[in-house]
Amino acid sequence: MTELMLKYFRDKQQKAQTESIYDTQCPYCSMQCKMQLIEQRVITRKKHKTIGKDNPTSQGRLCVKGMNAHQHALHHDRLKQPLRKVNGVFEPTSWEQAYQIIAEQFTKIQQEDGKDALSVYGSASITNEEAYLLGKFARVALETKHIDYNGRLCMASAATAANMSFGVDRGFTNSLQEVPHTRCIILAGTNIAECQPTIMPYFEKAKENGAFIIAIDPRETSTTKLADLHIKNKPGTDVYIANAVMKILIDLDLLDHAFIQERTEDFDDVREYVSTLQLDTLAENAGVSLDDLYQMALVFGRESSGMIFTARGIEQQINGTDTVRAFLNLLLATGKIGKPHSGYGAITGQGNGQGAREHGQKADQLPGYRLIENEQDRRYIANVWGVSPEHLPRKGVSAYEMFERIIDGEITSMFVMCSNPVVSNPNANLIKKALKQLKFLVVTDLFLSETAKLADLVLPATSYLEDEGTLTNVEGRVLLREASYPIQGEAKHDWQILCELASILGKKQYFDFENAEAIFEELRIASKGGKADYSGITYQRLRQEKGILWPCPDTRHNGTERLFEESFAHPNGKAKMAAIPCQSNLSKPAPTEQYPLFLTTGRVMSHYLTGEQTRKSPSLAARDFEAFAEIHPDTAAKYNIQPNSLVRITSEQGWIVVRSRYSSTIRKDTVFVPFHWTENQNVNRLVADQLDPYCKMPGFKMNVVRLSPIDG
Ligand SMILES: Nc1nc2c(c(=O)[nH]1)N[C@H]1C(S)=C(S)[C@@H](COP(=O)(O)OP(=O)(O)OC[C@H]3O[C@@H](n4cnc5c(=O)[nH]c(N)nc54)[C@H](O)[C@@H]3O)O[C@H]1N2
Ligand SMILES: Nc1nc2c(c(=O)[nH]1)N[C@H]1C(S)=C(S)[C@@H](COP(=O)(O)OP(=O)(O)OC[C@H]3O[C@@H](n4cnc5c(=O)[nH]c(N)nc54)[C@H](O)[C@@H]3O)O[C@H]1N2
Ligand code: SF4
Ligand SMILES: [Mo]
Repeated sequence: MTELMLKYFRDKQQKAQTESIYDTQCPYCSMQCKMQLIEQRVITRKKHKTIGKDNPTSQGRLCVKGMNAHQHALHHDRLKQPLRKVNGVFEPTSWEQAYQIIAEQFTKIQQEDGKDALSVYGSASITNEEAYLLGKFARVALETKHIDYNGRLCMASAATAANMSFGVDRGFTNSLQEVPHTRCIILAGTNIAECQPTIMPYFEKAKENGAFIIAIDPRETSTTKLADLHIKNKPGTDVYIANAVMKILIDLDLLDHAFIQERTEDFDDVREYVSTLQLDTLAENAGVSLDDLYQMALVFGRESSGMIFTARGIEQQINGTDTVRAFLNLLLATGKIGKPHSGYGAITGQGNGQGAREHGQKADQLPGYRLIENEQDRRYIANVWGVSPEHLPRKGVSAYEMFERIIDGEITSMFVMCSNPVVSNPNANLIKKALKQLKFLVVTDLFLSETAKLADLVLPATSYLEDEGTLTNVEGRVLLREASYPIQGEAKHDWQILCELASILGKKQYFDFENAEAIFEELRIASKGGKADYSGITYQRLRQEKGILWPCPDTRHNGTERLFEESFAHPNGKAKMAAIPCQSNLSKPAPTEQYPLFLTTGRVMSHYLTGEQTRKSPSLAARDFEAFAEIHPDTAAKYNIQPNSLVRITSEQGWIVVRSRYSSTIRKDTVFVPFHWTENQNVNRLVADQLDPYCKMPGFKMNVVRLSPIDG
């Protein structure tokens, strides 16, 4: 060995000796990429980097957000002590005192205003164990019916549609391994390239293998660039497209009659309804060409296999449930589900967007996808929890509706865990007003978020680096996030906060858990026999098998890769089709002289949701440091908006000021603003408060606005 080589190995060994490696998963999207934080001690300083780790879903890949996630988790702004507001100013307090204040306030408020005056607002960025425990905390420790969570703003319409059509909702009916082999892919309102970047190789591989890809989006994005056909529709008109394609499939007889006959019901209703529709009117309403719709129908109908993926573009609409169902009708009519390389995917959003919607955080739900209004389900869960079924509250209202109840005076206190509703809910001005009106607001967060700033008490929580637990990824694969980084300051795990608080509230016997695994053991029993059955999953299996797809009803069961091979989850085993009206009962916003343009909202690659985390990361903030409005140059000229200038956007709900960004590829009648910024840049100040009647999803993706330049 030469001297130089010896030196190289010596240096490498020395470096390794000063390194600590921590396994974890990315805190952001539903890909839940496995990763490692490498901490290197250099004299007295610590240097960090995050690298990907192999696993069946993300296969070792990371995107720019994952690579930089440690920058927010290790940021000096992390909350390290409970904070209490005294005369409008936060001051540090002890956990004992914080718990004491909460117990006093909650008791007083329930005595004065009734049990349901307390409300709980949860999240799909917490673990399954925490989501499960939060539902139990609301019902057993607080005995309130009011609990809902941020997933209501996210996947509620896709979940409701899948339940209605298939009888169960698991975001993806197949595993990602099948995507490269499908022949035709429809991407309806999803921007996977920016929102689930590490999923892309599955789709790129499909394309290499000859799949035809159709994207439906009012904008050109990195995702639509992958497509062979980009249908650039008007926001909120996807139901016209799905119904038009159905009509063409029927007219040209590109149907799977045997599948329709044996595996579905109510196709005749669909046939009858679409026969009343005119193709050219549908195309005109959607603002697209009839040729494109024919091409979509011909390719999808003729190919031997196909998959449809939807995301928030078509789901976050006041007819989101209907719109998704119209797309599911296409899969069912062509028999492209329940068989190899064919299926449906509602691309899951948050890290635990799937698991957190299964175990009881929803207003109408109990663990394992059980229903709080179903007597048998109530008895089962009451028995697991050791309470009497009569003591379980009934169903409450959805996320946004809770804020309306605050304004009405029915709810007077809220406990928020891991969410920033002031920035993420529609009609943001009302949300702020509602939270200010509360008698008592508690927030658990990593940072002093916009919402936490309004709280009376803020509790510091641990992050993805420190908090172990399970999360269920985009495929429906349950993963164990091992997280062992030293806890910062006095922060506590969210589950730990719930257990300790329940204990102060006199409910210790129901919340006596030593660690996340002990909670999971109870969740296994609570989910047993439910639609989302986790009872066969254990931490030990998750460590060995690197994730298991639910349902997994016993410990010898391998998990379920593909759903609906033999039957759907409705009692008669059939999928339910339905005639989906183009016009919903609610009147959608339509451009007027005063508000002539469509506004649609969404995301950029480098930021995550309300931006509370990614804006703390210098590498990510540098990519996009302020909100912007994507505007077509012709539209900008019409309203006298210069490029890169400040523009005021006004809707009936309010106004914001953001920077203009010209885009010659967006529709001329549409502007796009991402929602990762706060205050005067918070686009949710513009979003109206109408909700989808089935699932209470707000219409984030279609509003009407006007633009005006800011002088000077
Ligand atoms: N970088 C990044 N990644 C994320 C997130 C993030 O904040 N940042 N958030 C995560 C979460 S929680 C979620 S829910 C997912 C969201 O993932 P996506 O739903 O893919 O993201 P969005 O940008 O909200 O919307 C997707 C696309 O819908 C289009 N669109 C808007 N209106 C319409 C319409 O009326 N019809 C159609 N067909 N398309 C429309 C938009 O132009 C946009 O390109 O991403 C997850 N991943
Ligand atoms: N206009 C518009 N609005 C939208 C959308 C849209 O497309 N357009 N999309 C909607 C969608 S899909 C979603 S999912 C929602 C998301 O909306 P929110 O849930 O409000 O968004 P986040 O930014 O994830 O908020 C999470 C908060 O919890 C904190 N946090 C992070 N990790 C932890 C933890 O482990 N424990 C605790 N206690 N706190 C933690 C973060 O610092 C942050 O303040 O927004 C919705 N709002
Ligand atoms: S943001 Fe999503 S794709 Fe990117 S590293 Fe994190 S989990 Fe993976
Ligand atoms: Mo989401």
